[in-house]
Amino acid sequence: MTSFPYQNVTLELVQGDITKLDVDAIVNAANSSLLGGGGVDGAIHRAAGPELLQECRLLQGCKTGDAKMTKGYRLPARHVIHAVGPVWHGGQQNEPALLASCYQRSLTLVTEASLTSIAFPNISTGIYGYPKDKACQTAVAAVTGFVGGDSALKRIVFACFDSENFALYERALSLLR
Ligand code: AR6
Repeated sequence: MTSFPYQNVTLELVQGDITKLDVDAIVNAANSSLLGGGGVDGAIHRAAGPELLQECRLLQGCKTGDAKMTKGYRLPARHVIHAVGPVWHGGQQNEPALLASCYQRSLTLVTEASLTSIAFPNISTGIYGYPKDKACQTAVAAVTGFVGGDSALKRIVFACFDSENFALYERALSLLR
């Protein structure tokens, strides 16, 4: 784990499984049905148990770029924020704004709930095919653009599963000032 103090928060970089993290909220890279899938979504539902899907069924889906919060059930994390990233179509279909919105909406939800810690996966960079370097730039800009206000939020974790994403975030976060 590497820490990067930034304004009134600590940005943390970890490589590994987001379902293991003890934070107030982990973010899921969901699809608009919110009814589960592969990748990190599948891992979160498996680790949280069937109660998570039961609660998700009540949410009636979620638009691309938006996010909805549930409980964490059997996860160490107390909450799951289900964010729906964009499918990459080449970059001309509003993908950067929709991806940034996932991060902003998730941070708004944790702030409104007065939570102190959140962990993000690399939304859209798996099955949805978003180029990892572009997604990293957008994610770091969205998160650093959000912090600084009056909020209980203290820790923002970037949980990178693969070493390519980890290296991209290590570089992007070390360049922050
Ligand atoms: N912990 C952290 N990151 C993970 C984990 C994990 N356990 N497993 C995978 N990743 P993806 P997307 C990384 O495909 O691209 C689902 O079917 C992975 O290496 O999970 O947003 C949904 O239901 C990649 O860097 O999500 C949607 O239909 C990142 O998580 C669709 O996939 C995101 O990869 C969403 O696609």
